Amino acid sequence: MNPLNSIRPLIPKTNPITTDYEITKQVLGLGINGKVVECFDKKTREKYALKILVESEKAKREVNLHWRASGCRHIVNIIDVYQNKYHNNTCLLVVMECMEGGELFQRIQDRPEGAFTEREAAQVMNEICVAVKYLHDINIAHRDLKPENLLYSKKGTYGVLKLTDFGFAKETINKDTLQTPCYTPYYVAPEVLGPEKYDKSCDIWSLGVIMYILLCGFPPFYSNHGLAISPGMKKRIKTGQFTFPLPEWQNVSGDAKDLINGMLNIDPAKRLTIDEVMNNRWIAQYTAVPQTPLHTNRLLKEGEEMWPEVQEEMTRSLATMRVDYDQVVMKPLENSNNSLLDKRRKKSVLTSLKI
Ligand code: I85
Repeated sequence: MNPLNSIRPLIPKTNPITTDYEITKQVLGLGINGKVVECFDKKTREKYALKILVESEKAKREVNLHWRASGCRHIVNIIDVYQNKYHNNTCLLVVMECMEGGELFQRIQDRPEGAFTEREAAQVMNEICVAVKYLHDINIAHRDLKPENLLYSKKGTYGVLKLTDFGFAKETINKDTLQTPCYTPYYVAPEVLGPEKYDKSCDIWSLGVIMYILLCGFPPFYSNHGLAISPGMKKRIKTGQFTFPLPEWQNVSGDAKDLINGMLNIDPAKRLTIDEVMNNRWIAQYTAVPQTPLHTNRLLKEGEEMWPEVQEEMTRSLATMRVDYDQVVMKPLENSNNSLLDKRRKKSVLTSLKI
């Protein structure tokens, strides 16, 4: 963990990575931009994860933003970055701490029946929120916050949950504007900083979906038992309404449901911000949340064969949202009485839910 990473420029090492690390063929996962394999420090024999990216503007952005975020306890830390040439391709090689505890929901699924409680769900959410707050405070939106990017550092109780994959991360302030000499940052008007984009609100929507799944074991916007989508369900998706079906939600607190409603607001302008989420008592005082046993592990197990679909669905929704929120111009227009604009806005948020 290094709190200075957010200000220290990243200078990749240029010596061959193989002088320092032994690279194995053991694949740990496939990311958006590159493959992740196991590697070992030649001196200490310690195990690490190595992400191999072919150099491009996109790859450089991923590595830079990930580097800047690397000081957070709940973000997978970067140890070293190499820039090496193979044949004619320049590669970026990112050595990360190795997360050996596996994915968040796999861990919950493997627990004994009823052993996962509302308080533990609140603790998990608190950890993810710490990562998101860290990012949003340094003006980075992750934009790909989904279950397969949440990994535990170790097996067993002492593992720490961390966020990974900055392949879609985006800087939310336009530095060029700030560096234009005619503006003194002290008096710069909000609109000068460019139109307010909804990049950060993508992460809050993800938090809402993850929190919903944590509390019941199935996602909010899907037909949960593999049944064909019904007309009623389609309408609910369209209007951003989802339900808290019984018996799974019977004993879940009202505080938890209110928080989910705030995070899954269909209108990104009305959705909670990370500060509002963090100040919510269900998150801030998670140790006071009731230890109600949940149905989560059983339902995750029962829905195991549908999990790949659930993941694909979330990946698709995030992709739509990233494109959509990019085009929505906002803040200065927000209060205007323009019915056409109103329709346009509604249409745009609906598109983001693939409707
Ligand atoms: N360790 N999204 C799913 C993995 N340590 N994993 C993914 N993008 C990344 C893989 C595909 C995330 O940037 C990903 C990225 C980085 C990692 C990563 C980083 C550090 C790991 C794509 C493991 C691991 C290691 C040992 C054992 C186990 C997992 O994945 C397991 F628990 F599964 F046995």
